[in-house]
Amino acid sequence: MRIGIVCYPTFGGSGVLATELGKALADKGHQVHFITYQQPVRLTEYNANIFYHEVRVTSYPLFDYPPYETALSSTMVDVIINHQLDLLHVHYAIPHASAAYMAKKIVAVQGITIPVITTLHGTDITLVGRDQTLAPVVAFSINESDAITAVSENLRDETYNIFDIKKEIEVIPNFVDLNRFQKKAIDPFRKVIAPHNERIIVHASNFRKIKRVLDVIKIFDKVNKKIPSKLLFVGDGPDRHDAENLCRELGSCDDIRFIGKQEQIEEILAVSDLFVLPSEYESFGLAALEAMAAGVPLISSDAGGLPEININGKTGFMSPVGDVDSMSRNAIQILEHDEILKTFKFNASEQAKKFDIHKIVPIYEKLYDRFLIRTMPVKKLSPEKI
Ligand code: GMT
Repeated sequence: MRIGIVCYPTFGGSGVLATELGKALADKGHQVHFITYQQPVRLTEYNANIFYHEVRVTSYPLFDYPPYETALSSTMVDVIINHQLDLLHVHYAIPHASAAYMAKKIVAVQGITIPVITTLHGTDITLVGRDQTLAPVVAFSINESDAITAVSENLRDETYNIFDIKKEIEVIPNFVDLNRFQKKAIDPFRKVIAPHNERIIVHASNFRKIKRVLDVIKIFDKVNKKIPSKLLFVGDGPDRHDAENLCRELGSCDDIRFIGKQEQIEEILAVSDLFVLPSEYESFGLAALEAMAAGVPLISSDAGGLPEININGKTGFMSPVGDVDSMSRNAIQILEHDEILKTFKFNASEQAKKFDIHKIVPIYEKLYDRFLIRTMPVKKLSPEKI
């Protein structure tokens, strides 16, 4: 199959998921064409089946706002025609679903049918997409997609609640490459972070408000008073300065490290004991799933799709959003005794197996197949064959 994948190329979950999907499809022999404005961060190795098409946006003094969506549709048209794509799979509705709708209409004039599959990832529905400045276009382009998928049951339900969606939304959860995350801890690396064998707690996100990074610091501060620990912050974003200010205020900076955006997150997870994700909303929580695949238990809020991955009392604990007291108590319960920690670690890695890449990617392939059959030229049977 020749598949066009449209996504954000950054460290965000939707871009990571789309890139990992494209890589897995390419490994299975499909030809994959990434269409985006920058090389996706997880697209680091050469693969003969992978192509990258950069969306270049023309700047002109008249434009206060560069016409990215128009440039994206034009690039899609170019790739559909010149590489004979079988389908377009767009990740994150804004502006990818409407840009794909436009491209679909343009190539139709030339007699080309291109099925469009839209995967909804979370904030494209629950936060940004529902804003009145975008909502009509988001709803329309989702409805015009040939197939719609959501990464969790919660996101599917939220989409039906927020928009008037007339089609079926299929749930295909996020997945993880277990081989990549089941790494042995490198002892000298662990010693650099935790020289006195402190517990290692980690949080990874884009530090946006929705992630509640200040809660992470408050939870850590309470845990650290009881159990000597170190906190690693992976990623970066708007709330970084407030987070630094709070750790100065609490006097916990010596035990907290901001290590920025990391491509080799699996090395960090391999030495970690606990992942903290107190988000206001999380459609799924891919970062948490990657942590669990590395055998790291999860302290999370119970928002959105998190209950679909975190089993309370088994793979970690969940608490209401903002309940830092409950989250710290639960974290202490997991970290206090080696034996308990070991059990939670084991359960976390077992639970991650449900979302194994080898189980989920074939679901996408089956979905693609449905549309290929429809667009293949119908051969007329000769009377003697009937
Ligand atoms: O979490 C983010 O801010 C990034 C965001 C994205 O769209 O890139 O992630 C969303 O998609 C991920 C992959 O499907 C999900 O695992 C995340 O839970 C989801 N984030 C939110 O819903 C806030």
